[in-house]
Amino acid sequence: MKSLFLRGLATALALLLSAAPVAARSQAPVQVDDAWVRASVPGQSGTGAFMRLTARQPLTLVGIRTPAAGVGEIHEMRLDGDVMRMRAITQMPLPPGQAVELRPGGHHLMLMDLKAPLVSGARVPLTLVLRDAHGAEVRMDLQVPVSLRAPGTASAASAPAPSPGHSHGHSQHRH
Ligand SMILES: [Cu+2]
Repeated sequence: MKSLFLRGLATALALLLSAAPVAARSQAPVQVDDAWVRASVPGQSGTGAFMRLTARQPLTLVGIRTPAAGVGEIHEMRLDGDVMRMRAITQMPLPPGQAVELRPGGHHLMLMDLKAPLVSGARVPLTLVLRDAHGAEVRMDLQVPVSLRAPGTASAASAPAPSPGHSHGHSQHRH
């Protein structure tokens, strides 16, 4: 009797638990838009990855992993005197429902110790390592396209010519 009841309970629990990941998968914890990695040339050791992140729950970005680079870091830009410098930070809060931009000249993801040149048109596997409000780790696997410039700024195929000069004013910051 008792074991039957327990078995029934276990089955019910298993059903509940197996349903949960399906629900989670249908809606990723973070919406990722316009992700791209800047193409690199042979001999170049590092490059940047950029995207717009909108968390659906309180999350903190605490790191990145990619097989394309020996080291992946979260970088911020800081004005040091009158020179913009980048430096690694250990976490970047993602308030729910608020788009957080990772872009050239601002916060960005840094891929260092590149294993091979990243060619425009290729895709780089990149895993976002996040923590939720309870401190539990959440990982999101992305396939990020390699490009010479941000998506939407000028599609290489349809644009008549590359726009002369970038208007960001961060041209001194190179990856
Ligand atoms: Cu950087």
